[in-house]
Amino acid sequence: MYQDRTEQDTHLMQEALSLAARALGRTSPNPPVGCVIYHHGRVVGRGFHPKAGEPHAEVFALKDAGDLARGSTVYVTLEPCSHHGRTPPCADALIEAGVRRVVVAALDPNPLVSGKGVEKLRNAGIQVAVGVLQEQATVQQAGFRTRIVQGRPRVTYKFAQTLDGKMAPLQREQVWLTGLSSRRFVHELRNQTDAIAVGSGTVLMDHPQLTTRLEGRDDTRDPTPVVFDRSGRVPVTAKVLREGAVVVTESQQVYPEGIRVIRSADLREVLQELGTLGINSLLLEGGPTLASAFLKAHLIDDLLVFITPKIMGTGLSSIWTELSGLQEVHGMHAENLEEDVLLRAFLNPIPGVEG
Ligand code: AOF
Ligand code: ZN
Repeated sequence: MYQDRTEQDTHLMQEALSLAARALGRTSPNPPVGCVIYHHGRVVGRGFHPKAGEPHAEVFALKDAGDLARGSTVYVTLEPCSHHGRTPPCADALIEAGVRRVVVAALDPNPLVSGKGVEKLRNAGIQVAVGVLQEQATVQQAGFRTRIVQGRPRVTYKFAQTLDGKMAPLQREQVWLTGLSSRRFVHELRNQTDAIAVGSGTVLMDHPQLTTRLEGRDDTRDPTPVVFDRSGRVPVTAKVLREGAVVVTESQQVYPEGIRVIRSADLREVLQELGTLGINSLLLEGGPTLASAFLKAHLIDDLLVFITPKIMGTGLSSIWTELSGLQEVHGMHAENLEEDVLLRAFLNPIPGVEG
């Protein structure tokens, strides 16, 4: 039992967010959503949205709760839908099940739903509270929210730097900057991200596979590689050009079947195209050339900076030399990763309901 309702709401919403997190990277173009049903002092139903085309989180939780859903409180990380999409409206399912109260973390920015789901529930006499752990939910749904409002995936640039702000030796030879737990973190990130972008320079130099490698785990999946190769320098036999990969090029190179080709030099246009493919999140890995191009176009939304406790002295400093003037960010926080410190910063706001 909980001390009071606020404590109960926060705790159970936290559980709903954890359920949603299980499907991160698997639901696109849909959002990750989790749902918990609480009645008679205990959790009686749990659910999350596993994959686009499958039932929504609320439906799984209602099924799990069975008759115990009547008179219950429902915690859901995204406003229940009110529209007929690939599945019928969850608001109707909740009304039909006779739930008493619905607690929502964040409203749905999808214009088909936005506000209408809550309105439908209230019109049916159900109490609705909105905004419990809203910030956490919005961060978890950042990719979906960006694509639904702006038509393009959310772009995260990750890089490592020494304490004195150096990313690599001047000759760019590969040195490992970060520790083991940061590397594990990066593979966790790949497991949850829809696509990874690299430039041709990185492919030719490092021959990356861009796969997810997490020891002892058999539930991982690989992100879609997106290779920026303007002049067609990457051989079509490169490992990274596996089935489903995307190549962005202006060359007339012919690619095997199963490789998707975007012929454009305009980054905004390319991102819109990736949005059309249902990609909600794009992780920018590799060299400063591609990152600088994204940065100049204001297309880096989030930064993940691994700070490693080393000093390099002479070396390549970060890409920010492309900018002048002081730029504010929309929030930042730090995490300890054993050997390293991870800074997360939001350069562009995460779209709310107003966009
Ligand atoms: C989800 N899972 O748990 C919730 C969603 O095409 P549909 O029928 O799957 O509808 C997708 C939309 O439904 C999605 O864009 C979002 O606005 C809303 N809510 N979607 O995939 C869920 N609650
Ligand atoms: Zn729904």
